[in-house]
Amino acid sequence: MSYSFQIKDAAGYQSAYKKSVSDPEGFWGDVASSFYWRKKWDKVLDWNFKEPNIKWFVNGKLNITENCLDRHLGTLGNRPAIIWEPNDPEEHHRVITYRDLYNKVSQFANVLKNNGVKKGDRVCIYMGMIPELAIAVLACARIGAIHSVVFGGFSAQSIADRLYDANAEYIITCDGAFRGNKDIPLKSVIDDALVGCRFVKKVIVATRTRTPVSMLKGRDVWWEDEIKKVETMGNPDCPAEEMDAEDPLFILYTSGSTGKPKGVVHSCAGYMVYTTYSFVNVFQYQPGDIHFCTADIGWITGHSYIVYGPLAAGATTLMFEGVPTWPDAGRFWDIIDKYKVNILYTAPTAIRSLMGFGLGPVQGHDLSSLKVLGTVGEPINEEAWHWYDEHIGKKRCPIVDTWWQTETGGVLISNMAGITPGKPAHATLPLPGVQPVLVDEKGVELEGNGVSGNLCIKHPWPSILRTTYGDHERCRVNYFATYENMYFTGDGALRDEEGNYRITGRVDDVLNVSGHRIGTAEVENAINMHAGVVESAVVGYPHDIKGQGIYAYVVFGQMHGDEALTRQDILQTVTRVIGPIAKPDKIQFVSGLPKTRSGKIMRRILRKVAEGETENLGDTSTLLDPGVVEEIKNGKI
Ligand code: 7RM
Repeated sequence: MSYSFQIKDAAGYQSAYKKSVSDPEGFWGDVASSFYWRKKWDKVLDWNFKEPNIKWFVNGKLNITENCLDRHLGTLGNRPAIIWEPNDPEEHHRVITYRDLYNKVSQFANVLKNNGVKKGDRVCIYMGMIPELAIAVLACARIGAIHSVVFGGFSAQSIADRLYDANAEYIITCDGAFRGNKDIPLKSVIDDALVGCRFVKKVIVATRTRTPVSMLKGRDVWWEDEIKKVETMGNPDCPAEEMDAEDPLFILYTSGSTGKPKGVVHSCAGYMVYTTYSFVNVFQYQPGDIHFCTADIGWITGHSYIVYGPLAAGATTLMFEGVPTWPDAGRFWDIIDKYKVNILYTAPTAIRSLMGFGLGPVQGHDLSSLKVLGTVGEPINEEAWHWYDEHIGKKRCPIVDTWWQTETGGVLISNMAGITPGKPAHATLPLPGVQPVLVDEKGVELEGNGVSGNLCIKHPWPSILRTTYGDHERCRVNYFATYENMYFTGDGALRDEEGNYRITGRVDDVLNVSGHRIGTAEVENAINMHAGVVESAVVGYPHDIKGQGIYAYVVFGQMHGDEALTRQDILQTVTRVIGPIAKPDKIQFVSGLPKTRSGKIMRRILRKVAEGETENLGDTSTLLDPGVVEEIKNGKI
């Protein structure tokens, strides 16, 4: 497969960029023309950021799975679509060709239909990283059902919240999942989430760990049994549902500054076009390359750069079930050597954690197949960038530092491998089609280079979020109301003298812990569920490996027993309410929080103390009780 929209050199980048600004509709119409449409669009783009109302490829008809599967069968049918590497290196890996994947997706799509799933229905997917997860996602897309994948580390309560919010009547899960030396009982977590829930009609359970599970009569069915049923029904194919360009493809929940995660909605055509376009251009994918994205499909990175982008491009995507440090810290390098991986896409937190093991685990592995390295999820510090460059890429591989968000669907700012230069700790330049701007607090655009401000985007790109599920107003207020006529990212950034962007991090109350987005308000709500807690305030602080750590200040009522036990108890509460990823790294008990006379918590002070700053805490004169600051400083953990 060759890609008409693949940019080939720096001059090509410049001219594509210019065209994308002067004639966005012409630019995206050309890109979209290389996909398979049941019916072509009438108009490339209709939009306003006021409501917002954004429509790409108006009245176009398509199905994303025909682009990911059917259209490749003639040319790539016997080529690997997915290579699956299990958690345990002793277990056999799997290679799924495009033909196999087409068959499996069709079969499972028929299973969904058989179980009553219809176009537009929401299907919650809670699975580990096994091929059946990708198959489930694609099967939903095949029949026009809207998938909502929930990361396997979330708690029963988090699943329940998401099920209710989306009114998802169907669930696809596994008996359990293997991750490192752990065995996570996914079905049992689903059972907890469903206690008292009346609207879930079917739970389809795939086997992986053989952990004993309880199956509820009439509701719970086994994946394998359901496959057997459709096998005896004759026709193994499942015709793809014809979707409107703007029909929703999926919902993915992500944290914001309130206590309740938002269901970001992406639509079929724009998401397909942009993930494929950005995949091919950022990584400079060449036919035959093996692409290894280490994310979990439970996050947007997995949706866009394990499943949809690579498959629509006819690429070979490597899916890994395990973790970077088990059985040892050479796991990634083993996989790269074993499959001769060409592109490695991972997170700074993983790089920093592997750096900590020294060069021993890297040595003895042949990494010469690597051509391109990528990072995503958080700012990469220079030290990690250089280690990645020297010891993994051996100074021969460009590193693409890709900045994007759940809401953007695909990479917006990044260098392109071998096409535009990288710069340590800089995401560098926008992709053609993306128009970033920096604004000051008042929303005034900061022109020229060598400036810093809040990062906004002033023109839509095809995979911009369309709404937040069930609450369009929330979408407007969150992203389109802070600054008029712009999408506000929530990130701060600098633009250097050459026009390269450096993302400095969130400017709202969202933390980025090991590349995972966590709202401080969510963690506070969870902590406050503990019976002994009066109130709490959560802030981030710099953490060597995780990027940011979670620091919780807790006002506790009557302390029975010792502090250490109470801390354990609070951590358990957070794990129960959200999941282990949201556990505070530090808990400091305080007798009160620094508040203004109007009762607002002064987080600035708490942040500074958590960062280790004790001198310059700024203006504390508006505090109701300046005394608490002394106590907090003295009690710092
Ligand atoms: C893809 C993803 C989004 C937030 C975003 C940023 C941060 C992501 C980079 C980055 C600096 C990067 N989606 N972020 N990529 N910061 N450089 N290359 O991570 O929705 O989970 O998170 O992540 O703060 O707003 S996400």
